[in-house]
This record gives sequence, C-alpha cells and structure tokens, in this order.
Amino acid sequence: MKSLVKKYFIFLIISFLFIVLIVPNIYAYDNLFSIEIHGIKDRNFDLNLGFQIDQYQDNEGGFNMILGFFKIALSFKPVLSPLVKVDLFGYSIMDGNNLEVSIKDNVNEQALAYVSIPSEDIPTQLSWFECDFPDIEVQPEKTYYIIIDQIGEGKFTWYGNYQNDYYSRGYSYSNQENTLNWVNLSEIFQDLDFCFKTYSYGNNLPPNSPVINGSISGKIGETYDYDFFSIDPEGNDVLFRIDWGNEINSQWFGPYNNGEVVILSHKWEEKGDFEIKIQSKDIFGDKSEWSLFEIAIVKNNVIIENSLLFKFFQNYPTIYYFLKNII
Ligand SMILES: [Ca+2]
Ligand SMILES: [Ca+2]
Ligand SMILES: [Ca+2]
Repeated sequence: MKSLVKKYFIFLIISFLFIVLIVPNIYAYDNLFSIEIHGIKDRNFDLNLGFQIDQYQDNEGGFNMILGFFKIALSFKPVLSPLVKVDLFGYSIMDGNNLEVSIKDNVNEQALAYVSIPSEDIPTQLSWFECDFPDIEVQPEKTYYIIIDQIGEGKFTWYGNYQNDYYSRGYSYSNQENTLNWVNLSEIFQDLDFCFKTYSYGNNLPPNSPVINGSISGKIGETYDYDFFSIDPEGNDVLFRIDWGNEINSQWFGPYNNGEVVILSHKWEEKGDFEIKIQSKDIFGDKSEWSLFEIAIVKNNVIIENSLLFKFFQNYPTIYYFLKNII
C-alpha cells in the first residue's frame, strides 16, 4: 500500500513537471520568431548621396524671357533615372507669387512631379538655383518637359541662349495662360534653349556587410543583446534585416545613420547552434553581403538540478534518468 502511494506520488510529480517544464517550452516556440527592436526611428530618408547631372544646357546669356502672361517650357530627354531635381538659371525681378515648377511627359497633362517655390527663395541676382521635387522614375530617351509658371504677378526671368542649338535633345516653348496652344520658341528664336540641368543619383555602392557583436553562447529562454552596424562608402543611411538562425528573414528595418550602432535582443527557446545572419542595404536598395555570427544555446537546467525535488529523484535511478532526459 505504502509503495502504491509512493508510485502515485511519483506519477503526480512527473505530471507536474511535464506541465511546468515541457508545456511552456512548446508554447514558447510561438515566440521563437519575435524580436525586440530598440530605438527604431521613423524619419524621412536623408538623401546624402552625390547627385549626377544628366541633361543640361549651361550656355548662359544672350536671351532671357520674363514670366508674366505665359508659361515657359523646355523639353529634354533623360538618360538616367530617377529624375531627382532640376536647376534653372535666372532671377526674380521683384517679389511675386510662387514659381510653379512641373515635370510632365505631355505639356497639357498632369504633372509627374511638382514643386512650388516661394518668391523669397528665388535669387534676386542672376544665378543657378535648385528646384527639388519628389523623385520620379523616368524612361530614358523619352521626351519630358520642365514647365514653369508664376500665376498672376510673376516676374521670374529665365535665361538661355540661341543662334546655336546649345541643347540638341529638346526645344523651348511658351504658352498663354489657360490655353492649350504651345508656341515653339526654338523655331521663332533661332534654336533657343533655356538654361537648365537635370539630376539623377551618382553610381551607388552597397554598404559593407554588417559588423556584429554579442554573446557566442547562451541558455534557453534568456535574452541576449546583439549590436551591429554597417558602413556605406557614400555615407548613405542603411537598413537591416536579420535571420536569428531559424532561416526566416525579418522585415527590413531602419533607416539608421551610416555606421550607427543598433542593438537588438533575442532569446532562443531550444538548444542548439544557431547562426545569426544580418544584411544591410542603403536607402537606394543596394544590399551588402550577409554577415554571420554563431551562438551555442544550452539547456538552462542548473536550478532544477540543484533543487531538493530533483535530488530526491536521485534515489530512483530510472525516473532520475528519465527526468534528466526530458528537462
Ligand atoms: Ca528630389
Ligand atoms: Ca534645342
Ligand atoms: Ca551607397
């Protein structure tokens, strides 16, 4: 009878241990893929890459036209994409309304990109100035138009040159406000081409593969910090993605400043050797090689092995052996 109670007691203990030790581990697999992300910033991309001039006509002087009763346009054919911004050459004679700058692929259709430049931001002396609109993809060798307008009291003066075809891949046009009729100024004024520059981005290099620091060994269920960074040759902001050893890539996260140290925490819910992999890409999408980092995860059973209950089972070698193997 006494031994039956003992057996029952042992059965209860094993059941208890099963519930306490095994079940949570099974459920913990659900959390295996979760990561804690510290210090993620939500901010606009800081485009600090060098620009590259694509199309241009920089032969200045000889001709100018004041915006007022008409819009002015010039056509160009890009070679590079995206189109990032344009520079114009001119100045404002007096304060007026905003200068409206549009990029179109058809003069009478909607703008593909647009920026409205306040009158006070337009130079009052003849010079180049930047018109930066949201970047757009353009089709190389297709004709696009830069169209400028200054509704009402506009006094912007655009400079160009004529008598030679200084820009052979396009023409200049004007248009009375609110009409669809564009006049080809290049035909009237001997190959007139206004001064302009279009920009795209320079050749981009990917960031170097990330440098990873952190623990090379750990225990099941404990959290470990890993810090990492990536250097981009052009100093671009970088994003990362991580595989914690489960062959699942996280979403890209970032961007971070070039070389900024990022810290992430992770815990593993099973024993084994895991290969952490981190890849970076710059804001233009060029990716680094993956960096690898290994961690060995062992059972976290020191506390259980030292417990009175566990020592008690040492008197029952079969159960002890069984328990040793299941925890
Ligand atoms: Ca832009
Ligand atoms: Ca021309
Ligand atoms: Ca880069």
